[in-house]
Amino acid sequence: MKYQTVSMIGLGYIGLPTATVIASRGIKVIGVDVSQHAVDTINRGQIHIVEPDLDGLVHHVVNEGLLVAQTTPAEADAFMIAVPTPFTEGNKPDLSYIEAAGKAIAPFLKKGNLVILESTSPVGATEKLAAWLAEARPDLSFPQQNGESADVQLAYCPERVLPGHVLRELVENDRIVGGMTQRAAEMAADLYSIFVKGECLLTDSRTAEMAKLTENSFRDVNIAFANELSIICDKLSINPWELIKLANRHPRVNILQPGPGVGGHCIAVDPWFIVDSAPEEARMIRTAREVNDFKPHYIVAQAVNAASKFKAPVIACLGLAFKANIDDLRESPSVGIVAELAEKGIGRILAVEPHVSSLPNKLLGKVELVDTQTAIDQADIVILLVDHKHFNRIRPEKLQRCVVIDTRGFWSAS
Ligand code: SAJ
Repeated sequence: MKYQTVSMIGLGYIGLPTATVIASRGIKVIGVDVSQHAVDTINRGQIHIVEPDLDGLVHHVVNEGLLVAQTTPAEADAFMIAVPTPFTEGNKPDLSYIEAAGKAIAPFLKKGNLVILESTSPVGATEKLAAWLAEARPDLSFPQQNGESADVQLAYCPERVLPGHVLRELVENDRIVGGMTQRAAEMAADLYSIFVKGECLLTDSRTAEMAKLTENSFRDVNIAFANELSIICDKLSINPWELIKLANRHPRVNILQPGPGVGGHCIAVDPWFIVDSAPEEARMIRTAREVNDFKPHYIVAQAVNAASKFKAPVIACLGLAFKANIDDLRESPSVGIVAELAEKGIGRILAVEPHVSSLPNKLLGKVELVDTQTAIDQADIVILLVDHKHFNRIRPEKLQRCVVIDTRGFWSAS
């Protein structure tokens, strides 16, 4: 076995499942995270994130001594970096976590090591990481100076897993493996072949970086098309869900679904990395972001209009998560909509989110968290924000006395 010890830097939504799956194949994995809480939780065989079936697997590999978590790195045969790459105020990528991860592992690098960057990154980030490592370790050679025969090789291999299906997709999805050199790509493909059943597609690091951004921008542009259509349909009194269902019967048309806006940590962020790299050229990608970012405000305007017809309206907002059947409220357009409604002071706001037991800070003290039944019984206006399966229990006749704003086509589609 070429890789006896692998180190994963960043034990979040991607790093922890990846580290765990590698460990489950009998490889010793050293997980590193700056959060003492995350490290302690993992070392107890528990998890600090939500992902189906991950807890059992973490428990198993920790018990077997195959996964250990710590706050500082140690020597390994390969280092994988899966840390956040947020954007700053002006929609510019913030690479400080990658830089910090590079500086943290630099003292532990040795000849023959492979470093893989998995974090979603702007084009050129892997080369920047190589430069930071070279600066920290002048005694070792890196690909920019020594190409194929560098002491330490670097590759960019984006994760492409869907939250909620991470353990299956980590294994089954094809993997883009972008080496700074051909040798780096081959070394990385060897590592992924330990657990990936999909195909490893070899390319260079810049193409791999762009591929990840392209996939999420493709989805963003297509959702923007659906969101724009839904607004046009409102103006023309057409049911957008019926329209899309009909248009999708064309053999070469496949329109996505309109919603209250685009949330999550990827699709609403990654297109900005392309816009930042090519601001003049990325016109459609920028516009798609703007269309999707506008949609929550459009929903708020619809609610304000509906509320103006009541003296003291009670507004029930169904769902706070960023998409259906998950408990993740971060970067959720629904939370933004509810917060904006609360700020406007247009009525009493009831929020329903069956997957959480408390409100996010942004809504605390401004909104009441209630169950579905209470919300429907009291509401004058019902805004369906997330198409959770849970809401199937609402009997449509109960909604007849309410104004319904159905942002997902939950009822309006049929
Ligand atoms: N959404 C719509 N209409 C749709 C589809 C989605 O409004 O037709 C909204 C969702 O409600 C949600 C947002 O878009 O608010 C994003 O949800 P998603 O299911 O499209 O994607 P994510 O963010 O959960 O995961 C995406 C995936 N990327 C692609 O499908 C191209 C996943 O494969 C990536 O690994 C992940 O981003 C990531 O980490 O980059």
